Amino acid sequence: MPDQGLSYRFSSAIVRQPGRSVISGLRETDRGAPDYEQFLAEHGEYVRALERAGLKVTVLDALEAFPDSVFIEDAALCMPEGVIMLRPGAPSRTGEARVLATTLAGLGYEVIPCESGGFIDGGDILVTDSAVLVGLSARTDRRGFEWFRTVLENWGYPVRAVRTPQGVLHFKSGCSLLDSRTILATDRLAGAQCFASFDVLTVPRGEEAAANCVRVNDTLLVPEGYPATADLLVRQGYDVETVTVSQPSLLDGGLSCMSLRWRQGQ
Ligand code: CIR
Repeated sequence: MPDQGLSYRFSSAIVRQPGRSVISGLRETDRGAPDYEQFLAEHGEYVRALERAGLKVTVLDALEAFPDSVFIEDAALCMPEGVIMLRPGAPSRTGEARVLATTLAGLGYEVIPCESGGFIDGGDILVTDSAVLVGLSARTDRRGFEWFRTVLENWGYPVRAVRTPQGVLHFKSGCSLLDSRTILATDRLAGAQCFASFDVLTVPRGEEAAANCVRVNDTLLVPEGYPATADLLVRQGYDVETVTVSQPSLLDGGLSCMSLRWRQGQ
């Protein structure tokens, strides 16, 4: 791997404003539609948290035709070599990447188009300093993975397929990178042998939804409402900032999926 800290040292982020259509976003279990105004407010807080962590944040316009497009992480992966366009596996989301590719190319980014007939969602990709782990899931298939692996291996990154547990939407719904050596994971994922070369902290029982955190520079963003997890992470020495994601979580979204993050000038 070219660089230590690649996986959580960032300078910029791109987010997409939620559209009014977000109330029709996909959800595995219907616990009611999100409230648009509250979603907007939480999204604004999320952007401010990224800025406090040191990022310059570009906010893209809402895409009403794509209710889930606020979950921008699923459509692309930013690497120092360029932005890899992905192919989200939910039929209502597949077109998001095309629109995003056009926007990013217009902003001057080096965009690598997806050349796979398969599917791959950014929520299934965990970039660490030692390897890129990809969870095969209901949204990421073997064809999508093989294409993605070819792109990254050509750049010199080791890539490994793992299994996203059944019933879990994305691999990163159940885990996050805390630092170069340490992963936070649900008990279920921690037991699935994906993290052999890492230290693993297990999310306290009953707080599984807290597994989707985001490390940004020296700050660890943790979803609000999971006190045992926040306590555990503070005791481990992380600089924890909690962010409310009550509305995105109604659509199975969390902290990682609402931004593309990377370091410029590498
Ligand atoms: C979806 O089902 O695609 C959206 N409602 C949620 C996507 C969340 N993305 C992520 O965790 N990376």
